[in-house]
Amino acid sequence: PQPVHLSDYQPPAYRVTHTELTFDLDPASTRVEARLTIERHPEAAPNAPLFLNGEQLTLESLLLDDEPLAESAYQHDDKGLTVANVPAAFTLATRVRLAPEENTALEGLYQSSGMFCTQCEAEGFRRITFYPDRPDVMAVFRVTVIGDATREPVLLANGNPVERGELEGGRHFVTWEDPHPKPAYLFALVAGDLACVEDHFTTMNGREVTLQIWVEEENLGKTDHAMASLKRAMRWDEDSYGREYDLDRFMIVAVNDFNMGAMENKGLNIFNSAAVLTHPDTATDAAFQQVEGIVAHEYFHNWSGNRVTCRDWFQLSLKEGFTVFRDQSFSADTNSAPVKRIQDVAFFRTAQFAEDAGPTAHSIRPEHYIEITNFYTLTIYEKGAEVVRMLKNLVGWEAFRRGSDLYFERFDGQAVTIEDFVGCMAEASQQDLTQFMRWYHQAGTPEIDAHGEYDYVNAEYRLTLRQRTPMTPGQTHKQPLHIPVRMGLVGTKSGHDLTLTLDGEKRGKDTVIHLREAEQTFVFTDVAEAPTPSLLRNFSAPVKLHFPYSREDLAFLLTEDSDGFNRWEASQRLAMLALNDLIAAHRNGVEKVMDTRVIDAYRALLTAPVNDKAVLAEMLKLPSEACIAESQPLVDVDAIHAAREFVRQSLGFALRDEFMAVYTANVSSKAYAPTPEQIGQRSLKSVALAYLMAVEDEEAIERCQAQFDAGHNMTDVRQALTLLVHSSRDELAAPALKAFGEKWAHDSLVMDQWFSIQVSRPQEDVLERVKYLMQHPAFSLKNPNKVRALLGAFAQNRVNFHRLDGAGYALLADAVIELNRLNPEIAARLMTPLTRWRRFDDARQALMQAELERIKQEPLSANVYELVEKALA
Ligand code: HT7
Ligand code: ZN
Repeated sequence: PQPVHLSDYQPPAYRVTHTELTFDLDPASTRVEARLTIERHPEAAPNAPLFLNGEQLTLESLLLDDEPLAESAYQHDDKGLTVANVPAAFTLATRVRLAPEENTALEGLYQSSGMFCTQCEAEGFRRITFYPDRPDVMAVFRVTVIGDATREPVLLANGNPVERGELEGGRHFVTWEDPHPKPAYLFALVAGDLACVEDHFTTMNGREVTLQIWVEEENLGKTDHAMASLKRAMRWDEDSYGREYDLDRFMIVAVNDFNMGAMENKGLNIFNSAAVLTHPDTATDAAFQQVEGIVAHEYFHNWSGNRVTCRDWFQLSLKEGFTVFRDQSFSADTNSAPVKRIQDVAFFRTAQFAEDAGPTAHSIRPEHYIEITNFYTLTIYEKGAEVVRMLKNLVGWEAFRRGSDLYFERFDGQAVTIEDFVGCMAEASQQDLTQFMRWYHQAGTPEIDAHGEYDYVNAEYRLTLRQRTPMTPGQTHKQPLHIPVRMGLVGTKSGHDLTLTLDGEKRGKDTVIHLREAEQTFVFTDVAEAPTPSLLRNFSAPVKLHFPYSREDLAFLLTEDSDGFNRWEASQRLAMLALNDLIAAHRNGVEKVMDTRVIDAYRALLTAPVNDKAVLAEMLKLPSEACIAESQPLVDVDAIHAAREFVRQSLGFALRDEFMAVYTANVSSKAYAPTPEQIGQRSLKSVALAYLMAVEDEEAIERCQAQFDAGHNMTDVRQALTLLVHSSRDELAAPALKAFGEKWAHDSLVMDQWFSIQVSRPQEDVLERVKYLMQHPAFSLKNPNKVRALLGAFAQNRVNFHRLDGAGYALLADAVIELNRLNPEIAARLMTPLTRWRRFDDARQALMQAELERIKQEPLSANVYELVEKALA
């Protein structure tokens, strides 16, 4: 496969103004008729050929202005159709056949649990009909869907239904019109036996919008939260960005087989059922929050992505980075802002930093790709959102909002670039963002080495920051970035934020300093007492910051920093210092000794009055093994696991009574509600129970078992089950797993949790268990949720996946090879842990590399090929 380069971008020679489609649905042979109204771009050469993408389609008929085209007038290959001589304006009509029931890649038109559905982003539409399948071709669509009246009573497409009727042979049809011009990737069709929950929303200008969530009948009781989230998101987008919904109806459909979380098709969002269905008995707090975030994300795309879309797929972060930033802001406003930030950053630093440090590192706006679906990454989404957040903080909310208004007005109905977006922000704020643009071009995580000196005599604090970005594949030379560092100086005696004076200017108690050079020193004057710096508050830039904090500094910041985020950060840094010592002790075969300062700091946290239970819970959580691994030059899987377990148990033993008191104080018999207060309380209770179960005394086990048996809600049950299953006593694990599996055998999403819990335990039998569970009737390699729940979760189980006999790697490689044929996109995602082989010791490197070589010998999809090539380069 050949790469596509950003530098080769050419505007389309032909645009499609109207697209009329007729689908005659049949699982084995669906007929798709397309009638396209096409005109040549005024600036294109008159002899420019017309190219239409089309893959895996059987062409039955091709008419130009209603006349059949002679075979010599066009070329047809496995990528599409080229027609050499076409007039300046014409219609092109095609008829093709395709087989949705054979489509296991879940791109284009496919079947899921008997219903028809589509996934067209990024390049799936070319598997439905011949079309210029690129986001800068935007047309008005009219779509007729014909189906079997019994098997597919519900026939949906984008926009509004304008006609419906009965046909011969038990068939019926519905015609839909979407008045908004859109690129093909936003096209959607759904047909099946679905039930719907309906609600209404009155927009800020008083228009009534019908809201519908379509699900399988048995899931009707699981849509309340998604509907409430949708209404909140619609209001929030009006209040925060002035964006109003623009069609008479907004539909969400839940499907069981879906490669990602959801898809923002115009007026007809298609969701992975895991991203829409919730019920207190079946979904955890985390799932409730995830559903809220994803519903909002897809809704926000209606403006950031749909009304203004991407010129080409290199601009993907234009819509994704901005929309993630918008959904994160929404969730922060709707729930607890500090907890949202902490959770987002914890995830970001673990997963995106790993991507940035690996063989697939790429900039937020990549320069080339082989397979675009490989670029739906944490860098494009999450780092893209961090960059938008920095932009907002740089120019301030008012200017950012003006820039956003300008962007939506100026580019409404157009396909544009990241420069267009940043240009609007520069124009609205009158700031020069030229250097800032480097964030979009440069891959890799910037690192800042900071160091500070207090001068008692002159009452000055000199802070020196030095930045560097490590080399990444294809980018050896890095330029300094514009890095905003939000900070304060906390008086070490007073415990208060000191007033900051920089270059003679009073800055208040919290300020942003701008690092633009490779090295800069900032001199704060009138610093009345020796300070401890609180740097990168609220994670003001996506960088790694190194500062030589002592444990005393961190214990101090942990309680005294006025910035909630940095209090959490201090807890994590303090734990990391202890963990690093223990990792070294394990490697050197030296006896492990627990740092009592960590115990003291935790005791202080547990016994102080609690402001925000959710934040406290986050502070009490140790960095995950994956997060610890990210901080190590070479990952020692066993030492990291041993060190973390040692800290967990030491804290559990030392603070057993405190954890028990916290646990008991937070047991509640209130009816479940996904409110921030209740979620915070459950979260704190869960953390306490986890430490108690690290001790595993009789009382702890009793509490845990009781929580499991009581079955109040899935958050409590899942936590208790996880702790029982992960405990060292098999007599606890086996009956609990059995009971849970039997109780929920009918619920596919709960069974996903059942798979994940048992394959993430540390015990050595996990690999055999994965193999056994792959034969379980509820498992299927064709269902991405099952693959993620079983194989994805296993690959995150670090001690077991990285077994020294290489069996974990072999198991994953076998699955990748099989999935490469069934679903290349999922195969490529599943393979990611193997691509990080250079981070491990020699023995593991050799084993992982061998599996990559084995995969490489197969006839590969473009997705897996691109990844293997990069991993082995
Ligand atoms: N914009 C959506 C992307 C998406 C997707 C991409 C490739 C293959 C399958 C897919 N399903 C959804 C999701 C989003 O960011 O909102
Ligand atoms: Zn998105």
